[in-house]
Amino acid sequence: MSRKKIILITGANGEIGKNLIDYLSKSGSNNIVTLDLQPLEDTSKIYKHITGSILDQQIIDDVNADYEISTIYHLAAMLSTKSEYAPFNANQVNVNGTLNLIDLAIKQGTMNNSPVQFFFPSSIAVYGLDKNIVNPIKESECLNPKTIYGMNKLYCEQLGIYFSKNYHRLTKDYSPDLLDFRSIRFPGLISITTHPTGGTSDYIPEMLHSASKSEEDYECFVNKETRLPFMIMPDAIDAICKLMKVQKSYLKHQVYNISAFSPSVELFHNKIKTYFPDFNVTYNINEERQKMVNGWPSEVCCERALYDWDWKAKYNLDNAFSEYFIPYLKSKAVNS
Ligand code: AKB
Repeated sequence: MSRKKIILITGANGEIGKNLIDYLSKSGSNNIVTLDLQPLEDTSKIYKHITGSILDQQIIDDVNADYEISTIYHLAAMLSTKSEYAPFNANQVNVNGTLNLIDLAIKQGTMNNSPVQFFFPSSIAVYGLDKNIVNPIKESECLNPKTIYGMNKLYCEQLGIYFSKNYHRLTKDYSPDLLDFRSIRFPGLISITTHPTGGTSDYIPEMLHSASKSEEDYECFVNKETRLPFMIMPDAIDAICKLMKVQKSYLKHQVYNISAFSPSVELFHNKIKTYFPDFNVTYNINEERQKMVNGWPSEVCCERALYDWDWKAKYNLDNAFSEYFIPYLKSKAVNS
């Protein structure tokens, strides 16, 4: 019996996962299979949800037996702050979990005699900056991660590149084209429809969600001068889909920086106050989390993505508010 051709999304309950499912289903995909530790709240947009772990080999084997996979969006991960509390567990999930999905992709590519497209979300956490480094950072610079999450992400990038180019190179089974691995090093992401869980760049989306509830001031865990690259979720989803659609021959690389704006905490707070004048931010600095973001670049160079697949952010800080955050919050207020 022929196996159903599917798109597999791991980490479906995460912020990128939820927004990607929305986008793909609106674009007509009706063959999405999702895998997440938790049940999926809304299964109307997908073909099937599997509740379980990317570390459960039986689940991976069952997916391999039941489906023909064209594309894997491997989004399941433990983010940077959570990973620092449990680095061994983080390594298991972020590295061994990713290896399980790469192994699945190679088995599928071999079985179907066609490469599986594999999207891997990397991060600005792969960079480890000491003081006085000139920004914006290029993909080949400062690859000296200071967090277990950043180390995990950098290693998984290298695993993806290795298995897409050198798999079995010393054996007669050498077949370099079983895995079409593509990766984006995401900046901080701001989604107005979902909440961040366990990242260190969470302070910006947390501030926005706090202002939108207008219940309490926001207690920020980094100082007001802190600057990181960010983008809003619609641009992130657009970038993923654009990168995955590009003909492979156009891509000179497999890993790309993208970003849209790099506001300081203070600047973002002032922007929020233009819409929520009474919103206040207090500061209770978490020194370790401050050190983590201090090691990340305040700006990244996005020229590779521009040249290879014409990447440009659609949203800057101003129209992110006027065209994304505020219209959504107003519609939510009307419907509540
Ligand atoms: C995190 O803060 O861990 C993530 C990231 C920047 O990769 N949002």
